[in-house]
Amino acid sequence: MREAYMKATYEGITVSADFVSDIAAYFAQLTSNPHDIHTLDDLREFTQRERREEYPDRDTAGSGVAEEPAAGRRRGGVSGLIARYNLSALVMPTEYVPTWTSAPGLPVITVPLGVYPPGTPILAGSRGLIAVAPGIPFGLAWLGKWWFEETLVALVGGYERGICISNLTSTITLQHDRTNYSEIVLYDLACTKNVCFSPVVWCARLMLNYKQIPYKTVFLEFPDIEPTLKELGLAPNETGHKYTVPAIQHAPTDTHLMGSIPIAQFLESTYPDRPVPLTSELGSEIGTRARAAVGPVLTKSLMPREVRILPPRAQEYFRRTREASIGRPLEDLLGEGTDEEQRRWDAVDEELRALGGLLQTRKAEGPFVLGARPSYTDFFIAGSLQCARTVDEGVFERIAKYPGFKDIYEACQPYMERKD
Ligand SMILES: N[C@@H](CCC(=O)N[C@@H](CS)C(=O)NCC(=O)O)C(=O)O
Repeated sequence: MREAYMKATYEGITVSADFVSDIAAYFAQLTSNPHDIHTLDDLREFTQRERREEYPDRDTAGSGVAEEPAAGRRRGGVSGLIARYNLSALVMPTEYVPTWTSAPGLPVITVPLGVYPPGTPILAGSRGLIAVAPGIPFGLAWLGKWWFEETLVALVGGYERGICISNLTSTITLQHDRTNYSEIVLYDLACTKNVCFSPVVWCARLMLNYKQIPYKTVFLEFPDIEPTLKELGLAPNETGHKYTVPAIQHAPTDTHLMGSIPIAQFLESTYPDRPVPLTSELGSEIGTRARAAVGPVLTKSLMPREVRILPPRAQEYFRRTREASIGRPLEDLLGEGTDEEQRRWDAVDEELRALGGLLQTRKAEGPFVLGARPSYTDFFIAGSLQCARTVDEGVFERIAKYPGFKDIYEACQPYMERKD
């Protein structure tokens, strides 16, 4: 080890690191200092003016990096870059990293990737040193912020789970293993059918499925939502239930989010491929009218049935909280032996027909609200219908029978195959 170190060309790196803590101490203990150099600034100034130092061919950029801890973030450096662009990490070939991390003391993790295979053409760097040749190892380094080692570990862990590195000593193959790799954890609502049924979680899931983003699901029972999401460090909702699903954890950016709309906005900006228009004039009209007229009727039909597909602890929680909010037993909403439920649906018949018509506005261009491609309004409609269907086929039919609704639901089927 020592022998290898002595032979290696590490002087630059070592000096860079030592500048920070030792350079002044080093100069102070010299018995002879003919050029009167005492600080890093003196040294830089001397190097730039002394012809034999070959400045600017051999420049003093490295000393700027070395100064970073003393000068703080004002001076920029790597930390300035990370802060300016609000990054979680910088990723670069390992060979570049010592210069950028050792002096400022930033955390770094290197993932070995392999060595250049036999037959690789030999390439020399600018000063004649061999940079690329068979057998030279290389890796990928992840460089993070001070005191954010945990973020770095999470990122690298996610990355390592997502790649399969074979035969480290000769060549490498990188491939995404979609079965294990998940950039996102989706927190969903548990039911005894072990599938997604919450309409709002369906909106997030449809975004993920449509955009083909690798994710895994964590199903939470109602009473476990708050403690789990609190533990993740999420701030509570300002209105309504403090902690709700859907929530997501996005490993690459170490982002945690709660709420179907913020999640949709985040996914749309982070994964712009296969774009999903989140707003449109037609979509807002449909959303507003559906929520105002149909929402309450649908909720009243679903709540007393939803409780039946919840696991026992969640049943108790759901009954207690919902009965407290409606002020009567859940089953009363069914109005058994009366036509109460039917009358509620009859009252929105005309509005459902009108909404069905609106859903078909651009039928000539395609099956979705905006024509050929889905928008968020399609996901809202399809997610609500899928929720109804999972809870009770009869309730689903009450809406799906109106022209327009079922077309959207069916057009979204390819993105609803994955339900867990
Ligand atoms: N506006 C929120 C609503 C989310 C919501 O209410 N989710 C329900 C499940 S469908 C929930 O988590 N409730 C928690 C509780 O009842 O304690 C969103 O769109 O995400």
